[in-house]
Amino acid sequence: MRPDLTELPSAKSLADQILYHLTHTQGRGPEFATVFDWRLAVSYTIRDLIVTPWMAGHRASRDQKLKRVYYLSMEFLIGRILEDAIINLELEPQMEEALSTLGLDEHEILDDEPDAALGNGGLGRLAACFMESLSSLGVPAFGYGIRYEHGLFRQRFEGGQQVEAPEDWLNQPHPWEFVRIDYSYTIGFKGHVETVDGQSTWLPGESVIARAYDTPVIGWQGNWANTLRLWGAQPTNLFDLHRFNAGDYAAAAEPEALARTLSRVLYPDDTTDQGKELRLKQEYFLTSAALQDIIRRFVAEHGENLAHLPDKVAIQLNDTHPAIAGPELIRLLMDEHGLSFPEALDLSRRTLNYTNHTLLPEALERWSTWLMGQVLPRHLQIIQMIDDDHRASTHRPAHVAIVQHDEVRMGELAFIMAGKVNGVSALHTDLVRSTVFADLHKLHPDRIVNETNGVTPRRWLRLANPPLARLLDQTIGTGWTGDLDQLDGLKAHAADAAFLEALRDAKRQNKESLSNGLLADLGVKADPDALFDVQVKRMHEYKRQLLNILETIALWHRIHASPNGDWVPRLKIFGGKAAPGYWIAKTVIHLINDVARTINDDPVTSKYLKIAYPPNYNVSMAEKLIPAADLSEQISTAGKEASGTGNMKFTMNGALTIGTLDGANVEIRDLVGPENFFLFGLTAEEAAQEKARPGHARLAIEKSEDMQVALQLIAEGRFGRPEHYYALLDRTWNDDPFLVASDFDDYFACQRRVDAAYKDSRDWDRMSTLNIASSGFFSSDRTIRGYMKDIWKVG
Ligand code: 7GP
Repeated sequence: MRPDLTELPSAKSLADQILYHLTHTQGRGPEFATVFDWRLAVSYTIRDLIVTPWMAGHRASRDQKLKRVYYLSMEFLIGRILEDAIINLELEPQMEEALSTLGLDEHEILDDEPDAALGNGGLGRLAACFMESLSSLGVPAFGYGIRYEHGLFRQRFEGGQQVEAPEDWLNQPHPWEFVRIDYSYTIGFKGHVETVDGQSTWLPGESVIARAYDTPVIGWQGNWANTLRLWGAQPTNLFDLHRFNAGDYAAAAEPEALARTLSRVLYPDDTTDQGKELRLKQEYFLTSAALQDIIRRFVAEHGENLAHLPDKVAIQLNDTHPAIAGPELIRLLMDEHGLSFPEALDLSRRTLNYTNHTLLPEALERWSTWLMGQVLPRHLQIIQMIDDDHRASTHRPAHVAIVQHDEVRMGELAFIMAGKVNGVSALHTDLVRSTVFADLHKLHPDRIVNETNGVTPRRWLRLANPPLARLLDQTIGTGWTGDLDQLDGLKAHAADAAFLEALRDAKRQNKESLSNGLLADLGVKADPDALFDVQVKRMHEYKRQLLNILETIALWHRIHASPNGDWVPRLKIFGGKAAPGYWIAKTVIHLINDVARTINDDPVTSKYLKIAYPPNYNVSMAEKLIPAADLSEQISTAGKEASGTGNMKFTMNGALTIGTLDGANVEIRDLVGPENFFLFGLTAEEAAQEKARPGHARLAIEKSEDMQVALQLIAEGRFGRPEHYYALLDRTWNDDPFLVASDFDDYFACQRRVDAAYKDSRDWDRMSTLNIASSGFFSSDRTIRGYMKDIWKVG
């Protein structure tokens, strides 16, 4: 007997099912079971409850011939699944009781699950939030990605420096996935193209099999679940028996080795492109498998007439990584299904859409025509045909061509093949229109639309912040979880002393648990009454962790100068990984750790200033840090952060923001009110001008005593061997591409306004309340509704 969701199971029946799975699925008796065994038994128990709505949803979509959304992404940064599923099924109380009757510690069980870290940062986490919202809204959808055996590397610090170790989440059974050996597709590479009577056939020189692994994603209240289908690579034939028998064992295993590398590891860069052949193969592997699967499903449900494809299929390309989808869809429609090029082009354009996530030039993918011709010869031909067609139909100038200077520009390709192109915040979308795609935008003025990012309030509020969630439930009712606009109801309580007291209490609980964790893990003793000032995100120059640590040094120096001053105690928390090859970002990590070591041991200042940099920041750590934050650092150089999504999570959890007018900070500030937001720094326009001013860095540093002091202390070796930092210092004085110096004084002054505001705790809590109350807009449910209406035309 399997429970279904018509009625929520009791604690007793959950406990029975857990014992059932422990015995029959894990094959262990309670007396021998480890935490891992129990965690799997609990996971299977919850999974059983998801399967029913999952299958019902699939049947309904198929029977009613609904249009489906397909989200293609090289990254899904999911985090842990079990607790999220328990929350979405609204089973926390029953589960808590069930586990306690079994004598188990719930936290220990939940913490045993490794994060599914199949992504680097914002782009991958957004994909995970979107999957959850699509299910919560009951939109028929599939996510398509790669089942990397090794997700994002684990970070440790040795002597303050980042050391990367491989991540190994699949080294243990993964209870959430279902392997589908019947959904397997052949993916070709290399070889050549034969054209007979105008009909081209690609004869690949290598091939692998893409095998589907499905994970159900349950929506809020458990009514609907969609599928995250991740592709694992399999060899077409296991090994070369001939060579094996001849004694050449290594060569015999080659086909297998080739296949396995394809889904072996996630590329650990976020915004920098490496142009590696394996990466191109991974992108094509995901894209071709997904498109073959989409066409198969379409034909099974709607028959052979592919002219109706755009009525039943909306495909979203998450950045340019799957942009080979344009030529691949044309190839499948033309070469495999007999359509003409104009028909295939038209259908593809009405089916595909593209989201841009960054304006950084180094992140806009380009492939040499040589490599593209080697790996995907038929696609290179089709790209030429798309380019020729676009030139003929728009009389467009040569500099918007897809192929330029022997490079295939994936941004242009994605744009030209998309029905809609979107940016991820209002400011970013404006900049997409006026900078990277200015010429294409003039030719296609209706194509670019804005869809400001959002985050799921289930994981980022209900799961991550139980004390606040309880307070919200008591104050405005429970409806906010599925309808975040209801947070607006808190505005009525912003002057209510009892409410503000309770809010402070909730924050205090989170700060205490975090302090305990930091003491246990890092030996950093933090005072829960201090201002918790948090910057967590990928380490990148444009995000300016350097600005933050230089401000910290300058502040430390000032405290030293007057140790009896009226200083506001602060705990500066950093978290984030640097791409393994990004040495400047790694130098900043080293600097933060060096500064932390010095400052934390300083008896004069340590009651006022501490630094904690817990290693291996990931989704689970974010769930602990964000709810404990008083201050959210969103200090990127204006014009560089496409949106940010961490900024939204902090706002929702009651932190106030210190930030620039960048990405979605602009919208956050508009919504919470300028008086409840600590703004500093140049605007995007001013920043662009400042950058063009010769010697801008030196001029700014010469004006700023605090910044000079900070740089001087580093150069003197106060925090560690100065030679580690010469190159960084030199870059800051002479180049400073992200304008740390130009914004320094304004940032420092703004931080002092933060100090002053924090002293008035009642007023701080009021501002915090208004931040939470205004954050409903940043639910990814709202974002998904935007995509449905403006881009996908579903629902
Ligand atoms: C990020 C952007 O940097 C961030 O501002 C945005 O909130 C997020 O996407 C979601 O839209 N970009 C990436 O993570 C990334 O890898 C390279 O961009 C394509």
